[in-house]
Amino acid sequence: MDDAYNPHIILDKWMKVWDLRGSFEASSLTGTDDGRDRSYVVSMLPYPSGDLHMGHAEVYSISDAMARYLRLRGADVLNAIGWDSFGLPAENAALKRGLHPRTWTYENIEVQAESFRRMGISFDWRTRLHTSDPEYYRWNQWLFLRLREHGLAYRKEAAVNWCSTDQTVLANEQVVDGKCERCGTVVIQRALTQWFFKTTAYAQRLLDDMAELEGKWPDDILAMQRNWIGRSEGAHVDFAVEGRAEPLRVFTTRPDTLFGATFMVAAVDSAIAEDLCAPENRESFEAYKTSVASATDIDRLATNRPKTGVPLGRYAINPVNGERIPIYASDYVLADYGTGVIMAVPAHDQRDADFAVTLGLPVREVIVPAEAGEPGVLWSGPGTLVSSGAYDGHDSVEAGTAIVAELEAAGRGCATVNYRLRDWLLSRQRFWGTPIPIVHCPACGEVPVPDEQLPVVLPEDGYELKPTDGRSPLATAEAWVAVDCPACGGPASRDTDTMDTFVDSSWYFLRYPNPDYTDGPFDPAGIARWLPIDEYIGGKEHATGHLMYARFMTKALHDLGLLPFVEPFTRLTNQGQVVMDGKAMSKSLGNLVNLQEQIGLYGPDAVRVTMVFAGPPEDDIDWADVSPAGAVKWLGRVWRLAGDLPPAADGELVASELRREVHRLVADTTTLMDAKRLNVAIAQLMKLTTVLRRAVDAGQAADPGVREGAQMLVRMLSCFAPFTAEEAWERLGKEASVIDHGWPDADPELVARDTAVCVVQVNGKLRDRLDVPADITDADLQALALGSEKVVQDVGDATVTKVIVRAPKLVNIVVTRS
Ligand code: ANZ
Ligand code: ZN
Repeated sequence: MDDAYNPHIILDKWMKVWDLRGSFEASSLTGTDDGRDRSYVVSMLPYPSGDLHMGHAEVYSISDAMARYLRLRGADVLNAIGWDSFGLPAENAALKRGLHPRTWTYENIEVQAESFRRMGISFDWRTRLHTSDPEYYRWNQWLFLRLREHGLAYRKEAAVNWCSTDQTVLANEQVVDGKCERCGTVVIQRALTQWFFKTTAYAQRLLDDMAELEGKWPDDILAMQRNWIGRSEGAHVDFAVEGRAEPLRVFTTRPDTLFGATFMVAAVDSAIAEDLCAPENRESFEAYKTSVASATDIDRLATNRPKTGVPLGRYAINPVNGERIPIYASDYVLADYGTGVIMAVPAHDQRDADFAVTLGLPVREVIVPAEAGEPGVLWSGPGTLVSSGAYDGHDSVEAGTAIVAELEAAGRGCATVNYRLRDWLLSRQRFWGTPIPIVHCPACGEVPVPDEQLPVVLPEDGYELKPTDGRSPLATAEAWVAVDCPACGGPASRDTDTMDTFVDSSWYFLRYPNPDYTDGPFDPAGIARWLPIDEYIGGKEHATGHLMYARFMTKALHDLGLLPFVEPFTRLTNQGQVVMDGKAMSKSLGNLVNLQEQIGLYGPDAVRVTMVFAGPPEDDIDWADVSPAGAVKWLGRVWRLAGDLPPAADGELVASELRREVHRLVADTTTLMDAKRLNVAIAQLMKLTTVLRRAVDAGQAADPGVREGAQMLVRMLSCFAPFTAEEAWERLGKEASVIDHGWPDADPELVARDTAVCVVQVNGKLRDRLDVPADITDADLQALALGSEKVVQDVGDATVTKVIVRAPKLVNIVVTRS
């Protein structure tokens, strides 16, 4: 046979074969169980900015290997694909190129779809959906209206993150280190009326339901979510305010420090500060407020930031000791956390301490640590109470509980739980998104667009795409904006915001089984058959964004009676990033590796193998350290091996050393695939290739054991290098397609190793007995014996002078003791 492996020649042929046979179609999208295990495998849906890139290649090489493996193991697999096709980059590209965002988006989708096919990704294309299709976003609008009916979508004025470059608001999740996640512009705060989903209503359930995910999601993602939700147990304490009927309520996690509260601080931008401010303090308050207006929440909470603030000219009374303490306004207190007001305990809280220093305020220590802390360092831990009236000498933890009980009895406070999680700000002042299905009527107020008028489609023309200072491009589409009020028929106007694209991606996986469904957002039969997702694969960067939104949406839909489960993703795998020379790939660094170029050079199989073989799925891949050329070599070896076997085997299969080795490698590979240790699994396949090659070179090409091994190798290879596997299968004289032949079963009798009991002596005395493989080598056995815990203990400091090994039965260690 021709000895040159060509990694390109085989592509079209096999794509046609798979298409014709419907090789990757799940048994039924919305029908009943066909008795096989079901496995719904989804990679986070791609965003169509240009062609697929190296990051896509990585995640789909990994997810496709998993999907193909499950399919070979006999599962009914749904490997779904769609596009997250709304969003800002399309608009920016459109502005730059003078194209419609739709044109740019749908062209890119076609390019990506073709690239997926050329990579041999085993999608069931019947799931294909695009979130920018009116048939899809209609259901965003429908879901929005259902959430609104249940009080889970609302509009309010809020200080929001604003990116002046992208001219839009951003969710907290999209602000990284105080900057816009997309363009790096420093984010400022602006007061705007915006739409929110009430994610906070689900804070506790988002936490509690993590119990279901424990051990199935990566621990660090769960930790990040836990942090993001930020549950704090503490208390509300009410302070009376002189000259004001309403008490001032604070949230504190340290009621035990109440006797040390020497002043109070209200968030400068809170309604309460506004309300408290005495007339003679108004001017300085307003001036201060203006001076700090642009700081983001992250800056505001930073401990290393100089503290500033102004007095509000008002005094409060500490409920436990009747002390009169001043009230300040500052930006280190956040308006929308807790109550927006704090009791400051400068002896035990660093930020309060810094503020006290700046403004020359008194500090009173009330907790003494059990052991003297570091001098000059503020003590923020537990201890014994002092200067705390009747609580002096009490343990701080117990005193905290007692103080809350005392306050509660007096009607001045209560234990409470606070969450860091904020409601999800979902409105965007951009064009390429789902229009919010609300009409604003001067007579009726906010009026929902009736279901039968959905979808509210984006205007075709008559608008200005370029955003202008907080005004949505949709607001310029005057003919589109003007509508009759659905309630009273009078003149009204459409809401001109669009939805965050994370709304689109919070539920798309529910629609995959039946993307053409028209009676609701998703087909209940498809849900029953496939959901929740068995294997979800995507990047870590979605830990507190997309993954949180999808979990929230699932719970909300469950509560609306639309879903029978509360968690969307049973198992989660995070893939790492593809980097170059240790740095993230980017145009500006000039270190972008072009995927198509790599595929052009090495073929899709080699690129896929390289992606998976580079390391554990969750690790980053440094493309500078790997070489698809190595993968091409290995694939060529497999291909040649297949061609080097004679058309028929000679004789019957019998137990042989070779077959033992082959079956053990198959068993190991299976275990590794089950544990998702895909890179190590590939290493076993490489070993198997070497074992078989050696046998062929030793003249055993006609041995039926070699043929069996080669077939097993090629069947397993189809998970990672599907084109080469099909081609090799054909060279083995088999009929297409290799993927119909399933995953090989290792014969347990061949895998089992005979074992022996090895006696380990030290200076002739029995110290340990080891169960070892009967065929263990002297060297391995010596290492095992010297590593035995009992031996190590017995030998101690003594010097080993000699080791006598009689594998597999005896090891005698000779030592001299000093
Ligand atoms: C008194 C005190 C004494 C506090 C002490 C801490 C230590 P976590 O754990 O993050 O929930 N706080 C409350 N509301 C705030 C707001 N809107 N902006 C900034 N800080 C706020 O933090 C709760 C603690 O953060 C609360 O407990 C409060 O300060 C402060 F030795 O009250 B503490
Ligand atoms: Zn009306």
